[in-house]
Amino acid sequence: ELLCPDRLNCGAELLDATIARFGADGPDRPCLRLEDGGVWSYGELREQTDRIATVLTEELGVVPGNRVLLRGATTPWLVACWLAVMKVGAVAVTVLAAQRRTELATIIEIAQVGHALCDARVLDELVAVDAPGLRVTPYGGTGDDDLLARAAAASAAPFPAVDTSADDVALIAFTSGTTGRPKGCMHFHRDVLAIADTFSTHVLRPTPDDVFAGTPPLGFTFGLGGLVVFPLRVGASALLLEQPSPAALPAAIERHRVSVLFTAPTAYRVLLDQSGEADLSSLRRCVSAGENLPAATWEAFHARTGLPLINGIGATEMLHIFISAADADARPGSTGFPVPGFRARVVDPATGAEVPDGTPGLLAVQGPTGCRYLDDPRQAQYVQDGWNLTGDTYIRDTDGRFRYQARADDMIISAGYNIAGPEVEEALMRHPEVREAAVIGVPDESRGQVVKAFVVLTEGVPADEGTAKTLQDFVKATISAYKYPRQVEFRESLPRTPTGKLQRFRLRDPDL
Ligand code: 3SK
Repeated sequence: ELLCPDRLNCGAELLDATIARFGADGPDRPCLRLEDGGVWSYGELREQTDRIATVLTEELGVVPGNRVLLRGATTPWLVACWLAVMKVGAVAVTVLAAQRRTELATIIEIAQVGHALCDARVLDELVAVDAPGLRVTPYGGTGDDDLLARAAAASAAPFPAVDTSADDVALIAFTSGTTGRPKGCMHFHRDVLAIADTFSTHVLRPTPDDVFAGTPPLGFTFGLGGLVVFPLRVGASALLLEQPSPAALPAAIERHRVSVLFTAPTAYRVLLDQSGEADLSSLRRCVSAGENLPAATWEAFHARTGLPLINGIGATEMLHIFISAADADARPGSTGFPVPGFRARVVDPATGAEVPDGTPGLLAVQGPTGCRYLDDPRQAQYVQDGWNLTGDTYIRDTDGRFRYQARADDMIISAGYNIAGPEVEEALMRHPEVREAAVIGVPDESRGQVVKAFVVLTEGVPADEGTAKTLQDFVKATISAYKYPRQVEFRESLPRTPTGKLQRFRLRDPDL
């Protein structure tokens, strides 16, 4: 049980309280690291945050509860804006810089956004949104209305954080759109600290000397946790990569002695392909989430670094990771145990009753965070009897570990067999000529559905029938033969969301 005071402002906790815990040294501690070697100390981040908070309240008229959209590359200014929004008691709606005007328009409408703080370099897409009443303030530009120019001229007096309730909404995070209209998930001030005090404290166990880095943007709660909430909760620092490509990771890790890494399984594969002789010895804890982590990737990373990848399942609805395992608990092919503070079980989708260990069913989870969709009837599907139904099919093994099978809608039923698409993807990805794979079920007259694989080959491998046959035989020799892909299509790339999740629905229905 997490103890939480009734009044709590997560921005003040992450910044002011952390600085205070380190006494006189607090303000000078390194906080945000830049690629060019520059560093913002905790004191500098606090000063910029407080100046921005002053502009928000005194010049822009932001009041507690207002929804403020934040859009920009992963820079210290975006972090300062996010913390300022927290400190003034407003609600952050952090979006991805990659999102286009139609997506932004939907988010602005659903979240009833009144103000936006936007990196001047990506302003066009936002100002093109037809949203009467939306007040857009750029930052990092040259105009007189620029937020940073106003902040520089504002009073440098410390900004006392608004005395928010622990249960006031702090942020609205949008689901990344693997299917359907995006859903806004409301999270409270206490939830922001809860993800640090559960997953980070108990699984990640960071120290104040850690240097965090990663590729997920701050508009994805995986990145917000890994690059802002977790490091600031313990007084550590984070390297912010403005263009966080997986290929840039090896050099960044070596140069900045990164010790805690957050990225997705596909990025770990790129990192392994591209790391060459790079010195990765500073790495201590490496977290993989956002998608299923194939056992082959876990094993290859272990062979290269000696480190067990920390696999995790999280969800925007739950804010961050709720099942995971580190160190000796980590196993290839398994997600792990419920993070202390969370409970999980596997239930029959038809009855909601718990199924026996070893049987696939729907994953249900409870904990200090949980789904609160903003004005969306899908709330009643996601939360049933107090359990959050994440839409993932899982098996709990007899040792209590949870093993991923598929997204519930990615289960393929072929000639009476239940086949988990990701298991076939994993088998394919064990073949050295496969770079990426996505597996779906396609309609078939005699079998109901058949397994179809979309494969991205490594360079130079011919995309022909011979290769397709080789891969089919390889799958038959790796997992039960009935699971092999009867159809194989080669692609140059696979459709993904801006947060890197496979969009299998776009393979099922190319018109979408
Ligand atoms: O959506 C996810 O997969 C996720 C993973 C880890 C942390 C947070 C999220 C939203």
